[in-house]
Amino acid sequence: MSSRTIHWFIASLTAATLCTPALAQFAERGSLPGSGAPSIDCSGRSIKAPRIRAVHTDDTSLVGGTAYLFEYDPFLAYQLGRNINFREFRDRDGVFSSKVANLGGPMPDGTTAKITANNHTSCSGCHNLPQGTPGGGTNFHKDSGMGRNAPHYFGAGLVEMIAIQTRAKIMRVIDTNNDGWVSASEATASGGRVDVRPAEFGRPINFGNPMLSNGSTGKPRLNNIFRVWYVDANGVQVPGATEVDGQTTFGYNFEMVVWGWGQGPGRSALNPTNRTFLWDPFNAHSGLQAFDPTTTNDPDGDGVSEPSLAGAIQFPATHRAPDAGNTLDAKGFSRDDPDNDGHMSEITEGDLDLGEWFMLNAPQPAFKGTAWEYHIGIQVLAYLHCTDCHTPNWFIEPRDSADEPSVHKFAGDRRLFDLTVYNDLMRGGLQGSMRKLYTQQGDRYVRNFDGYLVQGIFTDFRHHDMGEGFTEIGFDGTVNTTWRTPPLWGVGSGFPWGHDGQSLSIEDAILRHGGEAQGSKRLYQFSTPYVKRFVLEFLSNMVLYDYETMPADIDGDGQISPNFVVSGMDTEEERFNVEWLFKNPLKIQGPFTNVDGISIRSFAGTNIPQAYGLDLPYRRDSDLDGWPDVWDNAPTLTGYKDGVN
Ligand code: HEC
Ligand code: HEC
Ligand SMILES: [Ca+2]
Ligand SMILES: [Ca+2]
Ligand SMILES: [Ca+2]
Ligand SMILES: [Ca+2]
Repeated sequence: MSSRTIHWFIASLTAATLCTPALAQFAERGSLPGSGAPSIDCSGRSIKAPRIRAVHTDDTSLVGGTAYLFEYDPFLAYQLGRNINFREFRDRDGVFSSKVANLGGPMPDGTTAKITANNHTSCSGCHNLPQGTPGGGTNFHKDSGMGRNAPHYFGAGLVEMIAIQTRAKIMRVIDTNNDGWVSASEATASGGRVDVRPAEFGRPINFGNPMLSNGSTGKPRLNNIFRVWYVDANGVQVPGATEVDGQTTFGYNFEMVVWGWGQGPGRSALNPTNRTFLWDPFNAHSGLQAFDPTTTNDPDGDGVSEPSLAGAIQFPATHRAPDAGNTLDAKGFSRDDPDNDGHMSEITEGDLDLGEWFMLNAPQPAFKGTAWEYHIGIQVLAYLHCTDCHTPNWFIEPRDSADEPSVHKFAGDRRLFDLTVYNDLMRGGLQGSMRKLYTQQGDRYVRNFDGYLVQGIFTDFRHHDMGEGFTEIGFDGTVNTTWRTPPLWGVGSGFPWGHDGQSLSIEDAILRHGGEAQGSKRLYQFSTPYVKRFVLEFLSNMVLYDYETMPADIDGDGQISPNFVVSGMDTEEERFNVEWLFKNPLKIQGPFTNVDGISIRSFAGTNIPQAYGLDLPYRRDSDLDGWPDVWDNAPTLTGYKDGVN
């Protein structure tokens, strides 16, 4: 035990004696089976580490800050991000605002409420099928009386990277003078359409018309997946402007709002980045407001931020985290408390770094069939014109070199690793193998930023008019038939289907296709029973899976060990449990005799403080109030609200 660990233990023992009732409230399950504590879990899958606000840093030498974790212990950063995504936040964290399950947010009519807010303590309240993954499948009261179906966000990093890259590719064509925005004359010169080729052999996708509706003034007519804002002669956003008028606005800028089913023409969808899709639902569902200088770091005022620590640009033009940070503590956290519950900085910039890191690296869905079935399946979908919208593959370009002249640079595949999952015919099930996308340089993990072919995602990321079958009548009476082509990966585990979850079979979802998909739907309807069965089986084979229990080769020796030894303990079959890849791997408890006298293997951790870096200077929280010592104005006095109170 290092002296720092001892320090943490002493500190936590002191805290424990001072405030036992508070400790008993922990929703984490980090205690050891046999200890008599309520907070145990022999499976080891529960969140083990206490909630400590993460401290954002750019400086990798600040030990325990987020830049340090990305560089020196990136699998711990992944796990902490997973925990942010799946943690059940408690009253001591400031969960919910003054109300629970209140109506919030306006519909297009301006007065009708759009959602039931403050309705869940965790993302995993809705994204939990299978449990402990970013799955989906639940419905919640949003937009209409039918509600909205929660999609999974497996492969979220790939989706985000495609979106940011697609914007860059369009910009590279139309922003000819390379100043980061589209002037009226550049719009005119675009020739009236812009196409992006998704992958080498893919058909170019038409993303609409960049030209302004009245020539040198008006609005562009890009596909509804994009949201546009208007800028002055220097490319600076003009708040509230709704078109290029040649007086105050001289051009536009845009983002690809890749996430969300769709909100109707002119309203695009929900969120453009993963970081945004963290702080937004934290606020909406859990009443937790994030303070995020990363999002507002936009020195030239064009509405696009510098890249986050994980490398994603943000779009403050349209999406800003709810805690503006008007009053900063001397230690640098926000004291704004927008929801007036006394809890400050409920979600920190560092928490978002980690949560985004998990989403960036979240493994993608798998195909549970043979290579032959996959190959033929794509051909059948192409024959039925499904692939006109459900585009199978996208390519992520490698990172541009520094001398690439365009300001719209490609960032490369920013992930740390790829989990390749395939169907093992001998074993009869899915198994995986982890491929490193980094190079180890001493203690540092340096990402490669190579290219990557995203296979089997099946979306063109466009919004389409889908006709009557997919009509949504909003709470306020608005009518919407325009929806984003949902990625079909994972669709076989997607029960139920459609934006409203009203389709209880995949075939029903296909038969609801109309509008722009009418011809394709007809081809399906009139095909032979054999073809139909093949399509449905093909789609059913695109599945989600439980990341952490699936057998997987994670040490790169090409085999899945039946007795994978970590820290001297047999963890049974090798699987994708990132705790085994920490700088200080988790050591499990091992054989344990349960209440029935049966010996089982306990996966509870015996070295949680070391493994989870609880003694690192920027993570240490001596009084366990969620405020790390470096941010705690009373580091030995428990004060959940701001470190003191
Ligand atoms: C109350 C249920 C609920 C909770 C809690 C919830 N979500 Fe969602 N999520 C949804 C629904 C429903 C949608 C689709 C909304 C729409 O498009 O109208 C969605 C969409 C998403 C998407 C976009 C998926 C896609 O394919 O477009 C992401 C990413 C996501 N949620 C992440 C999160 C994260 C991260 C959290 C926690 C901070 C969270 N969600 C909390 C229900 C929920
Ligand atoms: C014109 C574009 C287009 C074509 C062509 C098209 N789709 Fe779709 N598809 C969509 C859109 C948009 C949705 C989302 C509709 C909604 O839920 O509101 C969708 C939804 C689906 C869903 C449900 C996905 C989910 O997660 O709930 C399935 C399954 C599906 N499509 C399969 C097919 C098949 C099979 C074909 C060919 C027979 C096809 N689609 C043709 C655009 C298209
Ligand atoms: Ca320009
Ligand atoms: Ca608050
Ligand atoms: Ca503290
Ligand atoms: Ca304190």
